[in-house]
Amino acid sequence: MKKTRELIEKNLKLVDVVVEVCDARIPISGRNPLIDDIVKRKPRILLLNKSDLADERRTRMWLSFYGKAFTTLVTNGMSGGGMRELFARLEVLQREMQEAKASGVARNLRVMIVGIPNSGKSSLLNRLAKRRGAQVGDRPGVTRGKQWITIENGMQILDTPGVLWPKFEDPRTGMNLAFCGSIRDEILDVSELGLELIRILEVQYREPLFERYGLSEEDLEKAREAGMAMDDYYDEEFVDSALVIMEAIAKKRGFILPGRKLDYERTARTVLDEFRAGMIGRITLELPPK
Ligand SMILES: Nc1nc2c(ncn2[C@@H]2O[C@H](COP(=O)(O)OP(=O)(O)OP(=O)(O)O)[C@@H](O)[C@H]2O)c(=O)[nH]1
Ligand SMILES: [Mg+2]
Repeated sequence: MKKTRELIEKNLKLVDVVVEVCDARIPISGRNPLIDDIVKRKPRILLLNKSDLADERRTRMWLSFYGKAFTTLVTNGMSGGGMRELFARLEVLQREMQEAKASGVARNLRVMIVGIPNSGKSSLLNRLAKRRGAQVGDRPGVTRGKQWITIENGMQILDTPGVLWPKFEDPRTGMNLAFCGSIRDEILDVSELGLELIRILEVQYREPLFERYGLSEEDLEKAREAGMAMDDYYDEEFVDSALVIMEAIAKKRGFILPGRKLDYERTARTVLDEFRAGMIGRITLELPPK
């Protein structure tokens, strides 16, 4: 973590512009506060990537919110959506830089790509390069060291490993990063994490959640009753509605362990995997401040 920060700080001196890649589903939690601190006055372009997985309406809100502070673009590292705009922005910056050089020595633009793990930095680099130069993977921590790639028009792009920061001010931040696969699963309690995701979806995306798992109010009622019958401590007044939904999903999917116990862990993993793959719908977990 410290090493990557040093890597970014050191290379910042060599580049003309920073492209910050953020997961469009978590436009607050998905941005490393250290980057503001490190980058300061360099020109910056913010990419709301994985836009295919994010809620379109909310992406538009974020675009106008962040657009006030820096050039902000909506991208898709899989299909290449938004790449033409990014390219055009970089060309403008290169022209401006070359025109500003009194000496007339026309150096090509140097660009550094930064962002949290698994946000799609290497995928976007490959898109810019129009080839698979950088290794990509559906888990955090794929890119290890720095990698310069020269693209067709001569620009030099530096890919960097994803950086997280040592302490989350808000515990929600760590959760959001985990939901979107930017923190390794092994260090988290999967059942707890899945339950927390259901807790958010229950309020913000109830309809797609119910649709995905074929849930009805009747299913919930049954799950609530079964829960109460199973557990003496189940307090009717304070039933955890997210837990009831989780139990109803487990039943629907037949995730039952020997002894007719519900398999919470498998249910949680399924909901997390399906959220990450966009199978529950296009979801954005954070809204811009009013
Ligand atoms: N659905 C979707 N998936 C994407 C998009 N961009 C990248 N991915 C996927 O996200 C995963 C991570 O992509 P990478 O390009 O390796 O991410 P990275 O930011 O370089 O990750 P680290 O090197 O680990 O920091 C891969 O499975 C990509 O295929 C996108 O716009 N939409
Ligand atoms: Mg990478």
